[in-house]
Amino acid sequence: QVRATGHSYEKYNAWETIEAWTQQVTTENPDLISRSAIGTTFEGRTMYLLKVGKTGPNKPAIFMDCGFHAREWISPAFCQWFVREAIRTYGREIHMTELLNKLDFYVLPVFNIDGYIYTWTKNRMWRKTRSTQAGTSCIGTDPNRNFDAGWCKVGASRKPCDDTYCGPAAESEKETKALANFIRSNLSSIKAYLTIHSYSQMMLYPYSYDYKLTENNAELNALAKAAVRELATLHGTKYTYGPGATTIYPAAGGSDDWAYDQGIKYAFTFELRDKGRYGFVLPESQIRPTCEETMLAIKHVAAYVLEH
Ligand code: ING
Ligand code: ZN
Repeated sequence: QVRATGHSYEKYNAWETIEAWTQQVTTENPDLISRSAIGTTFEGRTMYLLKVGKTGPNKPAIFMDCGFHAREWISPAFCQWFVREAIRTYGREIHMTELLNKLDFYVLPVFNIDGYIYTWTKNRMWRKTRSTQAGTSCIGTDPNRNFDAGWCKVGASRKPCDDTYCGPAAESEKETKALANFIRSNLSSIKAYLTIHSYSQMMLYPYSYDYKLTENNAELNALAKAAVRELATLHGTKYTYGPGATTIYPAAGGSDDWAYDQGIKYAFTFELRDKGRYGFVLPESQIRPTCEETMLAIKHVAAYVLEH
């Protein structure tokens, strides 16, 4: 089951394969992609970030991450697919060409690398990071409960053994800190924050840590509605959408809520396929249709952000 090498966009790739891919895709597309590192994980691995777009001064940007939760394998597959579609269609398809000429996408292919590797080697259903701490033998913090947005107030656990453990403090995880630091340092350019999870086919926006609505709730609702309508045109896949707290469940410490409160007015969490038949163990045969339909929603959001 585990392939040591050989990258494929229609298979789930091991971390070392994804890591090598970030290098190769950058080298082969120097006019469109550059690679940097935003930090290292608890176990010391490099968190690579790809900047995708035609080089130019003062471009607005969209930040997108995948692989927050280790077992949600379709998520990293989507980030890889997105990068491939960007390089494949740039200069050949007007919409993508326009997008990449006018804005940059920061793509973090796998946020929780240590956890992702653990799902390949030890426990397919692992969710959290792999950090240890004094006083408990339980491992890992839920990275989507670890951001400084109503931290640990609701829908999160203070018990280190739980799957939704919020951590000993907000931004206690090296991965959380690295992402938060990058976004704080690039707030002037980042217009949208997109985070890709699975499963349940939803497009969520703030807030999840509270039942309050954002100042631009009507706009986010309309944008989500249009994006999921677009997504459904390909295979008829139905998404629900709305504020996280009422659409999925109240949960504090999420990255989209945090990004929104930093001033990024377009912040969305995508929950990709399916609705539970396969759940986190989505068959590889669904990578292509899932990624193709998700591209439509992401491109819709990007085009909207560009003109607003
Ligand atoms: N769902 C998200 C989770 O972290 C979420 C839902 C989104 C919570 C935004 C908080 C903020 O629980 C999955 N599948 O991980
Ligand atoms: Zn998730």
